[in-house]
Amino acid sequence: MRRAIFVLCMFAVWFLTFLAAMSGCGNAPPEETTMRPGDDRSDDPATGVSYAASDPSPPCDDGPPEDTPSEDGGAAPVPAAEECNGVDDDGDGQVDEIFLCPLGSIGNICITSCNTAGNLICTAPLCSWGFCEPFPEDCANTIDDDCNGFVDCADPVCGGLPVCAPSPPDPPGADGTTVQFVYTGPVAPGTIHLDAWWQLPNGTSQSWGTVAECVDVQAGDGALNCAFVLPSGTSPFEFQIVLPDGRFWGDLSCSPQGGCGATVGTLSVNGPNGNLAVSLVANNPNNQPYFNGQIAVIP
Ligand SMILES: [Ca+2]
Ligand SMILES: [Ca+2]
Ligand SMILES: [Ca+2]
Ligand SMILES: [Ca+2]
Repeated sequence: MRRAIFVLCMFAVWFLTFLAAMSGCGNAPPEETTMRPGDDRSDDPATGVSYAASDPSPPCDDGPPEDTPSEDGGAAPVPAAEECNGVDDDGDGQVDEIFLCPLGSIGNICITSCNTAGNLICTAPLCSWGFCEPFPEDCANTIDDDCNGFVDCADPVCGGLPVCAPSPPDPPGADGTTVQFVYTGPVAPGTIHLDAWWQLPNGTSQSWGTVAECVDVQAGDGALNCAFVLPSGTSPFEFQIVLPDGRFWGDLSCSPQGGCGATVGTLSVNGPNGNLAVSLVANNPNNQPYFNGQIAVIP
């Protein structure tokens, strides 16, 4: 009987010890209340109990975890939201990392608001490809490249460039508009020639005389077919078709030389876009119905 009581007591002691161990509490050895040199401990001023700094099991605390304290004891600051601004707002070491493209970067070719070509530009507030920036003005392509309403040399950005320097006036016959004279008239021996005077676009005049560039390639056939070049804008061009026997196309008199109310022979004058209008202007020093032909403006 004494043996059974002893065994029962030992079991009771073991069981209580087991319960204490399962709870994690109450099995700590008695703690010191003061620190000795070399101890890595701190005191709880409220209880007077000291705890080892490295103790993995400080006094039980069933309360909720607290915020990580900041150095000054307040709550840690919440990182700022990342914005499209070229700055690392949230402090993660990356700039504008949540957006599609780096602010201000250049993207693909696109069509601008004025239908010219440009580049997409990454723009705020969402760092997206939202704007098509025109190419710079090309001063010699007849297009308003930069969409400012001015084309080529009319655009102030082209000022002073050699391509926009005013060109010197064309010398007579150097280049310009090809004008073709086709005349058919009375057959007469000899050659037919074209006499004329004209005023160039720069205001200088070519005095009356035979137009050397307009030669009669087949004398005696009663026809003159020649083409030569005049500066565009020449105004006026006044002329006469002179026949080998001294008669001339603009003589409307009823003398033996004239056409008696009509020109002597027929004439057509053609420019690059078709027939050019020819008017008759008075040339009658002796009060005779003599006329010259006139083209108002060379196109
Ligand atoms: Ca940012
Ligand atoms: Ca960032
Ligand atoms: Ca242009
Ligand atoms: Ca422009």
